[in-house]
Amino acid sequence: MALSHPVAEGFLAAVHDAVGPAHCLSDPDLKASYELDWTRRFGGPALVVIRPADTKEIAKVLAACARFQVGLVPQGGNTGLVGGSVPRNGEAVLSLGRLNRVLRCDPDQDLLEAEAGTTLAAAHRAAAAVHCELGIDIAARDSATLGGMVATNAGGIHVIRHGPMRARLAGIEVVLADGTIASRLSGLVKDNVGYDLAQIMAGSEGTLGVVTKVLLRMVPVPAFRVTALVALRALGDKASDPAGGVRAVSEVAVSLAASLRRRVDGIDALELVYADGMALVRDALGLPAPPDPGAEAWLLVEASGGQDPSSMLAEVIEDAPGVSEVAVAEDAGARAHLWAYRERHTEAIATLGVPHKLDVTLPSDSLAAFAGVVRSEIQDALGHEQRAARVVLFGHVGDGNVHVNVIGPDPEDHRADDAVFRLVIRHGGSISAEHGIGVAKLDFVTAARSAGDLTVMRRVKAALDPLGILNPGVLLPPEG
Ligand code: 2HG
Ligand code: ZN
Repeated sequence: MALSHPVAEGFLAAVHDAVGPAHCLSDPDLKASYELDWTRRFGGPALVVIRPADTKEIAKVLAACARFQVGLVPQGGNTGLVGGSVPRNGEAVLSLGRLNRVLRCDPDQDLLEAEAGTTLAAAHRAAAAVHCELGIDIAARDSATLGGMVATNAGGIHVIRHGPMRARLAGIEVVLADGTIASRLSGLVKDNVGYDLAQIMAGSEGTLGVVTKVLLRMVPVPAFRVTALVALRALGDKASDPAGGVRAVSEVAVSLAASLRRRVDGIDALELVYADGMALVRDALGLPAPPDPGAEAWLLVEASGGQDPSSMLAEVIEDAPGVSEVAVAEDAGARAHLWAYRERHTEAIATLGVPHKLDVTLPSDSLAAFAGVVRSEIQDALGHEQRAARVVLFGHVGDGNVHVNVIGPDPEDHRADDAVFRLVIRHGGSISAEHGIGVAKLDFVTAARSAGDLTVMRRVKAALDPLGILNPGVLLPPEG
């Protein structure tokens, strides 16, 4: 977005006026961390980074954007993985970092209200102080913010129990593209008056409004919580062929995950890692040996409730084919050690280079077949020159969400991405499970949504942001 000099000057004067010059960053060194996303694959220079203090200042910033027709990229903790929270074409960045207060935390109504830039970890602490939990958790909890999590409809490790961010939302405050402030923060369980403001904004990736306050529904802290790391080996002789082995051990994992969900009350998480990812995490981060270090995969199970779930968990796991060894933990520290093998995959992968992060969902009956062939599909798409590409799979097997990470191809090279998305669509899955579309998956939105569905999205966008100010180029592919 090339702005003429007087327009840029006029805009900068208006935003200085709105938030104070000290909170408008123009120095390249100060802007740098806002201009590149977590993967290091996406980003570009920002016209300016604006750090407002409150909703009213944000309304003034948006009014200035509308007046001077300047594109604005809202940014929370900048932990997004699809290029949706960094500038691409010289837009201004609106950082929500200073809006970081928990405003109320009411255990009687199970409600927590916080400003959008509050980190998930800070919200967890506030909930814990009144003996509640949020029912949502992601590995990036220390940096990811509630507003960003609403905008991307973040998922994470407890979706199978409590749903994604949109299911936790009890209300919202947003600033629209023209500076209008809209809020619905009553928190009433039943409040059936027309369109649902919070749900329209959830998953809209900053294209419809800037989330400024979030109201979340909390859940009680359970009396018991148990985590088990279950080592798995493939059944039969398929294990000698790597692709067949991955497929076979994935079948074991999918089937055990299904039995656990059917037979154990209160399953919170079902996560899967494979041998190559486990080796990478252990090497990169110096973690100790897991149960059965020679296993082909590990299923991490967490269950909680008013009754101790240990004996039911043990019964189902002992009965299951393919289980070679199990580690069980009940206290928080020991559970965190088991979680580290799974949660620290992202960090370990980042030590290999700039990953292509392909966050997809498969129906449970296709997940194993997908896992078995995805590496060879990627290698075929990349051809001989990229034989060295590394592919690491892991994810939330309980909801079919596989994180395919490809390291090796240039950030601009889309061949691996395209091959994976085509394979996902052939298997009846989704090209985005929980990370959103951003700019990373734009080319596949049309294949992933019906024409009518896309028309609704475009009309909602046109109605709420007719000038295309908010997060231009994200989520909706250009028409035609
Ligand atoms: C996770 O599940 C996140 O840990 C990140 O969604 C996934 O790094 C990734 O690919
Ligand atoms: Zn994930």
